[in-house]
Amino acid sequence: MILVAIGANLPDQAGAHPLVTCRAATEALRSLPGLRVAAVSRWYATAPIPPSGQPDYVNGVVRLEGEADPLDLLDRLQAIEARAGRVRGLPNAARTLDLDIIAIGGMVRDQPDPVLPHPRAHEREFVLRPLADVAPGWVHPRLGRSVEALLAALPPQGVGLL
Ligand code: PH2
Ligand code: MG
Ligand code: MG
Repeated sequence: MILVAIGANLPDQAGAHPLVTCRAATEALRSLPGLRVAAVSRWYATAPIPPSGQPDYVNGVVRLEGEADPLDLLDRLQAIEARAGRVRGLPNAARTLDLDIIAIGGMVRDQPDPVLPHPRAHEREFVLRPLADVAPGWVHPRLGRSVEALLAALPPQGVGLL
């Protein structure tokens, strides 16, 4: 199982709403070679973390099945981001599309990029809430805790269904 988090909080270069961009990204994931989209989460409206004056995000998670090399998959995700007009700026800057690899099976990888599982996934409700839609019972490969237990340990972070 491969988990990819999708996020957007700016219109793309054609002015498409972030939800439209996120849905289009999900379709783009369907053409990744050797992988199949097994589940798509609900979409959530989420407050920016850390709190800032940015617009709210749309967030979701897709579960893919198949085998993937981490570097190759990251390359392909960055190509999809670029097609949505993603400009790489400061960390946590507002963006037209963000595709993050959260986990590739039980792989633990310290070397960037990508570090696996995603080093901040366990503390972000905007990742874990949709992740629980597509992979209930998922256990964090480094922490050995379920997505439900990780969620229960978080303070509220302004995540609601769209
Ligand atoms: N992504 C970030 C930083 N902060 N906040 C929310 N709510 N959603 C995101 O996708 C997000 C964020 C860095 O990628
Ligand atoms: Mg991100
Ligand atoms: Mg990213």
